[in-house]
Amino acid sequence: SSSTAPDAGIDAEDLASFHEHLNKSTRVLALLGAGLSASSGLPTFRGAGGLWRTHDSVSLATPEAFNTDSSLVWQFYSYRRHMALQVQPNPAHYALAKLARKMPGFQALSQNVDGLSQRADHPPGQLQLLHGTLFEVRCMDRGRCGHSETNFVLQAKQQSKDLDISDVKVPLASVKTHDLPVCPKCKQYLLRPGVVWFGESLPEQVLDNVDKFMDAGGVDMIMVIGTSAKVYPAAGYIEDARAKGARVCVVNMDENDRPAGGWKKGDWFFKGDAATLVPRLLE
Ligand code: BV8
Repeated sequence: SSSTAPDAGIDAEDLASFHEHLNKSTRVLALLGAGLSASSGLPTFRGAGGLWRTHDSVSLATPEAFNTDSSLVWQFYSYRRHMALQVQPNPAHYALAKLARKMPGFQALSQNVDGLSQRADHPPGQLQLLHGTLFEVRCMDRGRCGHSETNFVLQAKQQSKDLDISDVKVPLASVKTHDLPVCPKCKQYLLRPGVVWFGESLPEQVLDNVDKFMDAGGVDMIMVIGTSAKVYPAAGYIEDARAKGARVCVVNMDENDRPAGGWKKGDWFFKGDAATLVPRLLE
């Protein structure tokens, strides 16, 4: 009989064993990283995408960078906000949202701040934003003021829409600090992007939600999609899930990007573009 043509990147046997396990699963996690949004057109952190002008994105995603040069950091985030609103969720974002609607025991743990899962109508109760989102902005004075707002329109003044200021050849207008967004509530401190910077702790509520999920029983599977799994505590959830009985399914372009803690019998690795593979895996 004519066998179905094997999918690019998907071994038929692996696909069958994955589907068999998924169909028996009731409690599933997915750790999502920048690779999930790569096909939508957003650069990833590592590799070529990791550079913004001459800066390593990681070095800009810190409180120190913001205190040293709020203008540069706001221009970095303003550009990323602008970019994220220019692109669309891809089929993988939609497939994960569909899985959430079908499986109440599914939780997506997203490291991404691009808002694409939200725009794919992923049920908010099943989407844990581990590192916040570009579209929340909040007062620098978290203690006394604590103002926070959802905001899609704020632009760091300097940038005209068509300037690709990620290109180091494009001169970066110098934006004076007094041109940066000030908290509308206390009117004393700058607003900052509502993301978790390196050295900052993850949102209490989100940590609590994940702990509650883990404490509620075993975990049948964790999918690790488009992430280099190097940033903690996010990456730590992979081993936590394993400890609760989960099998691990990695979806990544790069076969070298496997979670720390090694490879276990029964794990799956599907090499390729998340936007193509994830819908096939979750169909
Ligand atoms: C914390 C939001 C402590 C901002 C991000 C020294 C000082 C302080 C802390 C530390 C330190 N040393 C270590 C730490 C801990 C640190 C950490 O883990 N550092 C790493 C670098 C070692 N962690 C922290 O600081 C965390 N906080 O520890 O606080 C604390 C505790 C209590 C009280 C006070 C403090 C906070 C970390 C959060 C940082 N914020 N993002 C922003 O976005 O600007 S992290 C950011 O980078 C992302 O959110 C993500 O988490 C990470 C990037 O990783 P990925 O998403 O995996 O993306 P990447 O580019 O790396 O990989 C893409 C992958 O996709 C690749 O594997 C590629 O092959 C694959 N791919 C590409 N295309 C595709 C694809 N796959 C499929 N399809 C494709 N098409």
